[in-house]
Amino acid sequence: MQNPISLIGAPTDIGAGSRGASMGPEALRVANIIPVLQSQGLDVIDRGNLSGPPNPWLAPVDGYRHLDEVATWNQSVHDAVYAELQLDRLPILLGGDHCLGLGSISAVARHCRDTGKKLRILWLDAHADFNTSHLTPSGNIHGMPVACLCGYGPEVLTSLSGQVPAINPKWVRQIGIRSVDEGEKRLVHEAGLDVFDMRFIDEMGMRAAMELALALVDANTHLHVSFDVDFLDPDIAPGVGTTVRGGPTYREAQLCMEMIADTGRLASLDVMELNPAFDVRNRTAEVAVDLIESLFGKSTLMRKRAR
Ligand code: 4U7
Ligand code: MN
Ligand code: MN
Ligand code: MN
Repeated sequence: MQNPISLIGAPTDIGAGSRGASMGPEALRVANIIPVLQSQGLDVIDRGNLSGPPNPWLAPVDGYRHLDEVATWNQSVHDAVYAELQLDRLPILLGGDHCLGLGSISAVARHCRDTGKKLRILWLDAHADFNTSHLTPSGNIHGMPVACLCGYGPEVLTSLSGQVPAINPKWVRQIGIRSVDEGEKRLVHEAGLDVFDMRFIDEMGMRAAMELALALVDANTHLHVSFDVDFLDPDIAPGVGTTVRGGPTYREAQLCMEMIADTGRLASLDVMELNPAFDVRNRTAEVAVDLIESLFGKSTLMRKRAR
């Protein structure tokens, strides 16, 4: 049986380069995320929104913008996500910008240590989010969460789960990547992240990418999906702060979600970077909710689990 779901809103754009992702949680609710999940037969509670420091909109200091505020927000996301996992619930973090993936995934990693589960993280994004304060062209911490999780970053951000690093880069599969900064590329390579970039998806197809990304996921695997909405092609998802052309189409994204659903192992989810200030009549939020519906098992016909 599917664990009951807890929605946690994190209305902030503290780590982003443009304002507005703070409105993401409400836009997802307006796009009916709750009834859509309920129509899949799921038990859903909305825990409401976390609160935290406002965005002072200052310039970066030593390569980080808003480091203290980012740490405070992430601590509260960590605590909220960890509490839901301890209750055997499936947390869905409604972002908020992607710096909060740090709080969410550090909590998931801690829970996996407690329970002896293997962790597999699918990072669906146009970006690798593997910058450090030395490599970043922007200072925006939403470009750094994967690096921080792997131990490359300031102690306030790397030690949230009580263990540094929180995760091993080998547990991560990145899908849809098409914008990586120069220095960031070197570090991605050095750390050995497994990246299914758009070149791979163009040549081999989404199906092959997902089969490889999901290989060896088994009954003892906790599968975490961190879905940055800018993963999607801007034609279908204009409502993000950092659009990059050439992303997955609607059908490719659906297949990606359906193949994750088929594993039956999804145990936590982040829906990040939706920015209603850039959206057109909440269309991007609606597309995101459609995809989440597939992620939780909506399919056209009855299907046998593929694995
Ligand atoms: B997101 C960027 F320079 N790499 O670090 C940076 F291109 O969470 C973008 O994936 C980061 O949306 C995007 O500022 C972070 C930039
Ligand atoms: Mn991201
Ligand atoms: Mn991104
Ligand atoms: Mn973004």
